[in-house]
Amino acid sequence: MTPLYTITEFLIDHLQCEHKEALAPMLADVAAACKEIAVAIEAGALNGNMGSLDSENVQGEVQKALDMITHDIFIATNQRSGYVAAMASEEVAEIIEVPLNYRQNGDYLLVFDPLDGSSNVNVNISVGTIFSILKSASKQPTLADFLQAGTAQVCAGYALYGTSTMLVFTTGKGVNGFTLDAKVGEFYLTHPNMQITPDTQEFSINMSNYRFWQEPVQRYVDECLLGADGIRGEDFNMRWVASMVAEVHRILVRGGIFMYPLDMKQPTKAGKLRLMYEANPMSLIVEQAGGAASTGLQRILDIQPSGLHQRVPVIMGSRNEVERLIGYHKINAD
Ligand code: P6P
Repeated sequence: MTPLYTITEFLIDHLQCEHKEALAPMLADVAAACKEIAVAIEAGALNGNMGSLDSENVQGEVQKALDMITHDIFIATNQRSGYVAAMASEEVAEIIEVPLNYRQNGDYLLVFDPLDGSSNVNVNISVGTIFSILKSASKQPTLADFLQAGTAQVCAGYALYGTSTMLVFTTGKGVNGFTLDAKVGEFYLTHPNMQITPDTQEFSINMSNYRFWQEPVQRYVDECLLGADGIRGEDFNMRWVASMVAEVHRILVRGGIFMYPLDMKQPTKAGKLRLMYEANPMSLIVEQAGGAASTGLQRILDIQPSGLHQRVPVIMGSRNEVERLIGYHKINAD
């Protein structure tokens, strides 16, 4: 078997992007943080960290001990590169300033969800970390500096803590996946140039919300369920892990369409997933892998954010399926 590149070799010899000088050390720190998080999660039950805290995050969701443990790890490890001016996390309402002594070249913003799918952690189902890197217009960034459209991201990625720990990211020149060899403590390039197949017969959605969806989504899912007996002419499979990272990774590997659409369950919320640290980074990865990512009405990466924790409807994955569902939304809008 040909020797695999380590992530260190990749970042030094193969990373292609205009921000390489900053992104190479920043991604090395992200990789280190994700290794630490993998260890913390694996030992969660052994260390008595599987419970919930008395606190809630800005979304009003009860925080788990591991939510804050992983949040703290991600900040402590990623503030040291010298390139990060400020951060933002799903777990805290306000932006997080990086101490001045760590900000010699602080030109970048790091936005992250430290433990995506955390409700799965105490039932031993895959969870992940999602991150997004933006250029900062200011050395003293404020909230306004974070509110950039997803097209402005210079890097986006995720770690998946599954049957193996993987780190997958893009800097705008394709998507590459690295698998952790825990015995060596190093990530190895195992999934170069990941591409999403344009067609699929596998959809992912939380079916319990069916009655709250808008008509185009109900129509699309109904047709998938009718399968070979309906207009699609072939049967579909369904998967729902309740960890976006696991769903998107499966789609990168074997295709699929992931949907967390607008639902009337809580009409004041524009869907469940957050734009800045879930939808935007995953949309950049999906598009860089040849897929598509939309709210049903607009490209996710084009959305001009109005808030750090704003929610957005999400439809992403195999391009031809996403475009079919966009077409249903257009018909519905006419
Ligand atoms: P539900 C996890 O909480 C998350 O933000 C995504 O990772 C996941 O796809 C979704 O919510 C699951 O939502 O309503 O099925 O629990």
